[in-house]
Amino acid sequence: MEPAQLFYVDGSPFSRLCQTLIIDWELPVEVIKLEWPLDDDFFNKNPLGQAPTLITVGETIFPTSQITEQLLAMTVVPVAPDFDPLADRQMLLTILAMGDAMVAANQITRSGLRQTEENTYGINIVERHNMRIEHTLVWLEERCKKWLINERVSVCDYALACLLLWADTQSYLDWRKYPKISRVVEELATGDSFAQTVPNPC
Ligand SMILES: N[C@@H](CCC(=O)N[C@@H](CS)C(=O)NCC(=O)O)C(=O)O
Repeated sequence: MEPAQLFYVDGSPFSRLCQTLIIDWELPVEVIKLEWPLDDDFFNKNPLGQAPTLITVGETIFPTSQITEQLLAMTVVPVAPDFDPLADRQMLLTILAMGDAMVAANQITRSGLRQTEENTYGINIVERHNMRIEHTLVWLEERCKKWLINERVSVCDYALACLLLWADTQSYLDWRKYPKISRVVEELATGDSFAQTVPNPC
């Protein structure tokens, strides 16, 4: 049987979440690096044209939330990080949606897009994304105990750490003002799977 394959982009926080899970759950998944920008042909694999994308037993799986559930299904015995898809889904999807807002705000800023026409939409979209990010971080900080969910490290902690460490590389988010979240991220950042998936400088 063909081994499962994860297509990833170096530096993508969503990809890094899947890569760290593959390492820590010791899954037999081949990781395949895609060059940036992604080739238009990639739309034939994933109609959203995005990484990460997992191919396993003839199925192509995306987006990230769906991949995490598929990776969990490939585990044989429970190993950290914990993941209870039913119970943890709201928090995981909220963190990943915050990640989409972070990427979108960053894309607008980094690609040099500025307002050139009258804004008839009624909101400043970058400001709105930034509000989403700040409010989500406050929401997570309020819920955080030792880890985001109870006393055991979970996929939610990994997702948050991947996103906030990515934000550092783009240097636009002061997440260290949230002490509990900072503790979670700093602790994960020194672990093996995070050390092995530090983005290469380009
Ligand atoms: N919501 C998606 C986000 C994935 C995403 O934003 N991937 C980015 C890299 S961080 C990407 O592949 N971008 C390529 C493109 O938009 O052309 C998920 O959960 O998988």
